[in-house]
This record gives sequence, C-alpha cells and structure tokens, in this order.
Amino acid sequence: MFHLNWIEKPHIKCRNNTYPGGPQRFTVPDDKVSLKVPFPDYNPVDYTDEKVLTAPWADRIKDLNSIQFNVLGRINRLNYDGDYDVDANNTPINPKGRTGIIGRGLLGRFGPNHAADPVVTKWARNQDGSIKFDDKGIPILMFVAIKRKDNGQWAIPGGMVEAGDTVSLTLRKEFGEEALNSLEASPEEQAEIASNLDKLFANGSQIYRGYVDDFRNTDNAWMVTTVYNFHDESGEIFSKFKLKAGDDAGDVSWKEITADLDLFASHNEFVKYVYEFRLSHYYLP
Ligand code: RP5
Repeated sequence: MFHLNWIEKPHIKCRNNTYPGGPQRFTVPDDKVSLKVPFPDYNPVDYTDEKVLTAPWADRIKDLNSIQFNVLGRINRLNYDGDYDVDANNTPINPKGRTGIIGRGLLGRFGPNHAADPVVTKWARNQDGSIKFDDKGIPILMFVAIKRKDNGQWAIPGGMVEAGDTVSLTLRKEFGEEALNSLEASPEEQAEIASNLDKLFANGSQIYRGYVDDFRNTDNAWMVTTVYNFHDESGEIFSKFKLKAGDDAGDVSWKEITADLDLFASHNEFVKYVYEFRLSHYYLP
C-alpha cells in the first residue's frame, strides 16, 4: 500500500462553513483544530439530521452505550490509524480534531463511517494510440470521475460500506451503479457489465486507507475510506465500457489528472497518490 495515514494537515472541508442542510459550524481556527490545544471558548453546535435519527442504516442513540468502538464487527468501528477516544457517554471523539459541530450531522455511525473509493485509470492516448505526454514529458493519467448529485462536485465514484459488506464488494458495486448505471441496465447489459468488471477489478492496488476530510464530518462522526486503484494499462478493457451516470451520480466522465482538479472531500489527494503510484510503475526498468 502506498499511503496509510492521513497527511498531517488540519481538516478544512469539515470546518468553518454551514453544514449541508444544517446550521453554521462554530468557527475553529487552524491552530485550534488539534484537541491537544486548549480552546475554552469552544461552543460547537449540536446537530444530527432528522433522517439519521430514524434511518434503519444508522446507529440508534438508545444503543450508544452498548456499542463497542475501536473493534471490527459486522460494522467496522476501526479507524485504521490508531484507536480514537470515547467520552464518558461512550461517544467517540474525532481524532483529527474539532469541526464546530457535535452530534452526527448526516452520518449514520457514531465514530468512523466507512467508505470505499475505486480510482479507475488508463493512460491518455493520442489519435494513433500512443501514450500522451504533458509539456514536462510526463505521461498523462486519466480517471473515471462522477459528478455528485448532492453538491455538484466531481468525485471518485465511491460509496459507503454497508453493514456486513466488504470493501471489495462496495468498490465494484459503487463503480457499477454510479459510473455504468448498472441499476437501470437490462439483464443482458448487466451480464456484460459484470464480465467487464470481473476483468477490471481482478487486480487492484490499495493506495490509501484512513481519514477523509469530508464536508459531513463532525466531532463525533467522520468518514474513513479505503482507496483502490484499478488500472487498464493497454486501455483495451475500457474500449468495451460505456460510461453512463447512475444512482447518486448526475454525470460521469474520464478526467485527466492535472494540478488544477478541484474534487470532492480528499479526492484530490487520493488521485494524486494514484498518479504517483502509476508513475512509479511506469518508470520501473
Ligand atoms: C467520501 O464520501 C468517501 O471518500 C466516499 O467517496 C464518499 C462516500 O459517501 P457517499 O458517496 O455514499 O455519500 O468521504
């Protein structure tokens, strides 16, 4: 695996803004994010979205005391980069620091909420099929991006790992649903999608596992993901794929990985890690 831990910089996207569909977060300056720094005036807003309080996929407040945190059960409560603390009420504390909101916001789980992100790549090519290079002579990598319906941002087609599901199942399912619209495909198209996905997802490389600076994070609930790269070196597998947005995606497209990408949550970092990883293989003797 290429990267294991969150780069040591304070989270930004889950701070100093209005929570989606919710209240204004209490302002947390950069130097007060860390829990090691005292912040006596800190007065975060308590917010858990109505639908989280009643959703069958969410933890129930009445069960909070009996939840065992920092363990892997049917629901993964591990954080991947060390144990997190829980307070006197058995409520987990975001180890990456203050966000200006307590409660769960839009997230179902107390503590880590696990996702999986498939970064599907191929080299950009010229008309004649040769690999395309940028003006520094570096081969250009492309990845499949979706446009999220919830906030209009371009993103990796990832999704939540549902209780009892594995990361590998989620990677494949989310890519199929969001980038290939498998949910609305005919039985024949579904069979074809499944056979192409078998080929593409047969060999993946784990690139990152850890915290995500997601706009939904709070002091008590946060996103954690596992990022895999699935790469089509020759571009042949993808000549058979027809990208079509589905489920939570409003659009889908191949995007070149360039310095000016502005992706959802920590996805800029994730595609950058994938690019570094692919280049390190490309230049191997
Ligand atoms: C991000 O949220 C993860 O990196 C993943 O891409 C995504 C999962 O949430 P949904 O797409 O299911 O909303 O933190």
